[in-house]
Amino acid sequence: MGLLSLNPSYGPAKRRTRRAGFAYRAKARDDHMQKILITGAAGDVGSRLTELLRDTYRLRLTDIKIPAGLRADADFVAADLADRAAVERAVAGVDGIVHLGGFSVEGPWDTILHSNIIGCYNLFEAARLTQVPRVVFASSNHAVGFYPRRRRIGTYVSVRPDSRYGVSKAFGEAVGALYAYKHGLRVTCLRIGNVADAPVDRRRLAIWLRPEDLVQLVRIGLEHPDIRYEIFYGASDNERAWWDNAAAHRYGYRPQFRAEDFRDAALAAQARLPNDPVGDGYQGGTFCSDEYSGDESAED
Ligand code: 15L
Repeated sequence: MGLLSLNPSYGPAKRRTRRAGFAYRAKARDDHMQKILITGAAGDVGSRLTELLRDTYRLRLTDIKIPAGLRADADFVAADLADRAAVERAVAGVDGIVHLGGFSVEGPWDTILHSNIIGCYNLFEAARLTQVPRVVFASSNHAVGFYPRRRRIGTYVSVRPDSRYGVSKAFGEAVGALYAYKHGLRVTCLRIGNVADAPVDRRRLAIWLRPEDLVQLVRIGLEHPDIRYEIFYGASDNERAWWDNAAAHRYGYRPQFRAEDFRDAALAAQARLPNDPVGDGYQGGTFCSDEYSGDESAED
């Protein structure tokens, strides 16, 4: 049997020695492919992942709206994440979930509450009720956005959300831990930086995540036999990174794309941006300066 079991048991992870690398399973015949649900499939990251994963898994897609360019043969279930019954219908029968759904930037509290807090809880609860064994949760750098850029942080630091949106991502990480340790799900939280084809400014040179590297992280979460609960940073091979991503590397993550290859264009774009006295000092950037009413000298 290969390194990866395609039928992970729903129960406590077996203790075993973690291997240095991560071997992806070869493409299986269609009827043996895992069935994976992508929530938020109509969004930018959702549609990129749909394209990049369609040969690896049998995909089910869900979103509140129909994704642009949805193929005629796609398995699509429309669902509002705040509607538990609809979420249960969407998750039933899948082997794993990539949970991207929700509001993807700062927003009014009611919006965040509905989409990201209630929606995220519903997703995990529906996974438990329908015995979906694995969830990859799209957390965000904004769960820790109030760490200064001069600090290098790992995944064991306490959260420092920079927005209501960041609070909802910290909440999702906590719900993931509850369902992993209490109910036996295998949960991977990805504190995603900025998913794009190239980094677009100085901050993004530190936090950029190329979609193909995101695929690696998602596949580790969906397939690695040793996952119980992990937090990884969603970043490519970025020389200026503020994050220690040793946990992801231990599971075999080997990012293939380097932010510095785009340095000149990113710094030229940065030069056209206004200074942001608060946001420029913190990892979360404008999410920190937006609505800021604190003490500007308080950075630590
Ligand atoms: C995020 O979490 C957002 O979803 C994305 O739209 C970007 O704003 C990104 O963070 C970022 O920090 O650049």
